[in-house]
Amino acid sequence: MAIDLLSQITASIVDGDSDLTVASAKQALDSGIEPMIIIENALVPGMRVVGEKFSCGEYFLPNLIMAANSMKLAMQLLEPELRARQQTVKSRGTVVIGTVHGDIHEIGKSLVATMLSANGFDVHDLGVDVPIDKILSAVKETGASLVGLSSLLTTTMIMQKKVIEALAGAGLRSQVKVMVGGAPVSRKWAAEIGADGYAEDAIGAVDLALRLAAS
Ligand code: HCB
Repeated sequence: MAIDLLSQITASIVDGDSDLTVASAKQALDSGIEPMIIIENALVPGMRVVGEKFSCGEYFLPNLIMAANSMKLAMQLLEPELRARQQTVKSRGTVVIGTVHGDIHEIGKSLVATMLSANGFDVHDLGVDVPIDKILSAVKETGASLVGLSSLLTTTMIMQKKVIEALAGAGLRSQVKVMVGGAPVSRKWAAEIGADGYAEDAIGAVDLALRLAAS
């Protein structure tokens, strides 16, 4: 039953049927499935399939947009549930997070921001297509100890390196740990650009942030 429901959510994402995505996500929640299971085991796999279909020319931009819209609407339902399940009292630190300049992919970055916030971090989400200067200003203004950089395009990954260089140039690098993520990003890339860590998904990002905050 749970597996059928999760498969139905995945299929609805692939079809870009937002009404069915939201209705099935609600049904899954009501039947006791944890929100993070719905996200990681149904919504994210659906987005992966959509990406593959786009890569091989079976899907086009409107398909990506419809799938993204379905996922966003489902996230509006699931985010409050995620927060409600992980209430922490003491702040674990301040995080500035954003999708790098030139890149408008939002969903993964927002999911990481939600999970960090649900796990006690004070999160300043700068949004998407964020210029380097805006990240530097936010780090100065908030006194953040952690910066999260998302990049979904091979062409914008280089901006993660540029942000790290700019933090160093502004004398802020020793104040902050930098974690990077996004579909084309890897542990190897993180090491190459001098980031402090790489996370594959939102749960990994929380683990990494907790480790970096403690180090
Ligand atoms: Co977009 N797009 N897209 N897209 N898109 C990708 C990313 C491709 C891989 C699809 C493909 O070709 N297979 C591809 C990139 C190829 C490449 O460079 N390697 C691509 C392309 C080419 C493009 C355009 C250039 C298409 C065009 O215009 N011709 C264009 C780029 C515009 C721009 O940014 N300048 C474009 C546009 C779009 C939208 C707008 C239609 C839409 C985004 C809508 C939105 O976000 N509001 C979109 C979407 C939805 C995708 C796919 C299908 C899904 C992305 C997604 O939301 N995944 C994606 C295919 C794919 O990624 N496989 C495709 C789900 C989330 C939950 O996963 O990986 O984003 P995530 O985040 C994870 C993880 O990476 C990690 O945790 C997150 C949560 O688990 N993480 C972090 C992420 N950031 C982190 C930061 C940290 O510090 C730590 C961990």
